[in-house]
Amino acid sequence: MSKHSFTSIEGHTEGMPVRMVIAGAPELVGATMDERRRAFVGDHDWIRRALMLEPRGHSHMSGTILYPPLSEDADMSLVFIETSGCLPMCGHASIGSISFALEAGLIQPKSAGTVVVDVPAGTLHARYLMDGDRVASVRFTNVPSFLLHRDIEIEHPYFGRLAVDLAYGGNFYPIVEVQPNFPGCEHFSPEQLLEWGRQMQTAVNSTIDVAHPDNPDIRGVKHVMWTGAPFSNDADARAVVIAGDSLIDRSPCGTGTSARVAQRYARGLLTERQVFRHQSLIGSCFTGRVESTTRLNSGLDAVLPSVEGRAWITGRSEYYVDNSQPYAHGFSLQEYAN
Ligand code: PYC
Repeated sequence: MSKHSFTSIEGHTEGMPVRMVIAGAPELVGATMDERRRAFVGDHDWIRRALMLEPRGHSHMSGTILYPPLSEDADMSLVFIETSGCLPMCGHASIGSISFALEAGLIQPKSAGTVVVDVPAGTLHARYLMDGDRVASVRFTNVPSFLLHRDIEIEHPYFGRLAVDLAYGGNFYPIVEVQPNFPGCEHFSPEQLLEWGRQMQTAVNSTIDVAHPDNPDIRGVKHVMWTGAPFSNDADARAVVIAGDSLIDRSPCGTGTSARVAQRYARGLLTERQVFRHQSLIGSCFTGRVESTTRLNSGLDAVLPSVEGRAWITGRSEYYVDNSQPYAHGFSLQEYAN
């Protein structure tokens, strides 16, 4: 019989939950955060399940584990824990975790106004603005993001034939723009978009073998972005992101916004430094920009996008995981679906 306890800061980024574990997590070994992420997945994935899935979490939960900096220049490191697994990068969770770590006094940045974070996908450089003792906003520059394929023809079980762009912003996103067979996300319920999002992931993965041109270990589609008209004219576009088989992002999605910024830049719809206000399912916004352009080792043109958003602390928690209890390591209803 074993018992564990974990302390977390709870909050949200533009409506999307972030549970940042600040005590109780195991030390990880590895030369990079990606090696440490793999060590976590190999030996400690039960912690992710216990803290993200029911009964301590839910199907839309998302979180991080805060670790000390790994590289010399960094101020902190993160492992991302999601209902679907351990992503190499999560934008809303980065904005939340940077805000929480600063507000709770858990990090003292080497250079005021800037936080450098080691994450499995690479190194993030973030700038933040304070409003008294609160972090008013965080703007992080993401890993190189790019449009990999344009107008792939996908046969979707509900919509029929759709033209889909496939872009990378730390995760791969099939981006479904408004078109004759898809009138926009605002015409459908979140539950419909979730169900059809799962089908879209399957359809894309069975149509093409998606792999990062510089790192074939990053492969396959686990997200979908449905786009549509914004609610208000202070935003440029709206998007509902489905992650894994159960999560509907309440924020505009940080890696999704990066992918869409890269897609729009490649299509000539966005210029360098132009502001792109991306609205979520619930009306919250991230601001995306192309900070600069770059090229992948494989020669593909890419951009370095930034994403800016706000996060709020809602509490602190202590979770117990007692292996003698039923469902100690969490469950998801999907695991019981016929
Ligand atoms: O903000 O990057 C993001 C994200 C990924 C999955 C859910 N949110």
